[in-house]
Amino acid sequence: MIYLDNAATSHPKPEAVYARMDRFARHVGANPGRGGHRLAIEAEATLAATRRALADLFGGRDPNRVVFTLNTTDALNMAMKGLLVPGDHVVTTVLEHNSVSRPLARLEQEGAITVTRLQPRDGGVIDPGEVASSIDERTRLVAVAHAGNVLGTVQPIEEIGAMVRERERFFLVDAAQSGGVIPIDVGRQCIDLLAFSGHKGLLGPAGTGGLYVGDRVTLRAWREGGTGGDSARAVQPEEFPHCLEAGTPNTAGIAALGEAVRYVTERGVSALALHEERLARRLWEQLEPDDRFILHGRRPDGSSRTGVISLDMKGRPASEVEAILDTSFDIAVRGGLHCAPGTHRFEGTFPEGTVRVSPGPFNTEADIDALVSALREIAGDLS
Ligand code: ALA
Repeated sequence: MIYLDNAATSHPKPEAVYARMDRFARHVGANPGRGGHRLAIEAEATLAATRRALADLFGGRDPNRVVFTLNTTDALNMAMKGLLVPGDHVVTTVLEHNSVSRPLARLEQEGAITVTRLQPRDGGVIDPGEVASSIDERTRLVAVAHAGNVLGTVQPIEEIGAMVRERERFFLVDAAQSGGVIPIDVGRQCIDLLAFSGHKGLLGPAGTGGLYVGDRVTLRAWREGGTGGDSARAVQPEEFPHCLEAGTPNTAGIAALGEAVRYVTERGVSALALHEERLARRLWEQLEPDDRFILHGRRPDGSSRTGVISLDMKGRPASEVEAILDTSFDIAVRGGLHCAPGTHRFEGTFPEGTVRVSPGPFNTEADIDALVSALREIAGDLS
């Protein structure tokens, strides 16, 4: 199988990630912070090491403010529901994934908050000036996805972050598609809340993710319960990370995520980005001249987009192309709306969606060539 669905989850993982997960599950396996025996202490130290590796990767000063979550959706819910109070206003964009747009839409429908959804300029980029002019006295939060999961567009988060910080509001970045794919520095980019996936660009296992909570922010816990220490307290402890981490974490997954972050750091985020961009460009250059296909988003140019490419085959629904690639060519891509209907409305591909190709670190030029040849063969059946 040629796997080209890394925007959904990366596959395969580096060998060291599988090995670490197996080693932790077999030889440590204990519950971190629950008990004072050696294995519990080793489990706690393992979590701390992964927190440090993530804080270093994202430029965070305090590893304890890296809170482990199940995935980016979990982290985004933790951020928005922990921060917003009735009467607040939020500035976001029409391009957001359902993990941002649905929680905000529900709070809006309940009358708790109001939301401004910015339209991008041509090319899918949000104008930082429009973000600034949408902020009013009730605005508490600006929430923007760093990189789109349909078109791969990279937003100017450094400029947006500077505007938000100048106006003393909070900036939430959805880094589901950018963590491990584009360099991120929460300090330089003025990010107060960074929600990231452990299992996509960071190459860790599914069931891992996190929220970096900057030191200007206080969040209410949206999940409360046992934290290991301070058990006599009637309410959730206030210290990080325990204030936001209740219940037994995904220990083997987090151990393996630490190994994955080491792998990404060693190969280098910029080098990984370059590899994916090269593959995306190879796909683009072969299909763009072929008028049986429509390519969406910006032409791969090295900085304004990730390696995610959405395309259409004229005359065939995306779901059909996905199914033929899977069953007849052993190639995995994702067809449809990709949980981001707003982006498809903007692009004019709603409700059918697109065929999304998302290469990862282990894909090769031969994989892209095999996909191009399969797509041409499928399109050939039509002509
Ligand atoms: N949000 C993930 C995707 O884009 C699952 O496929």
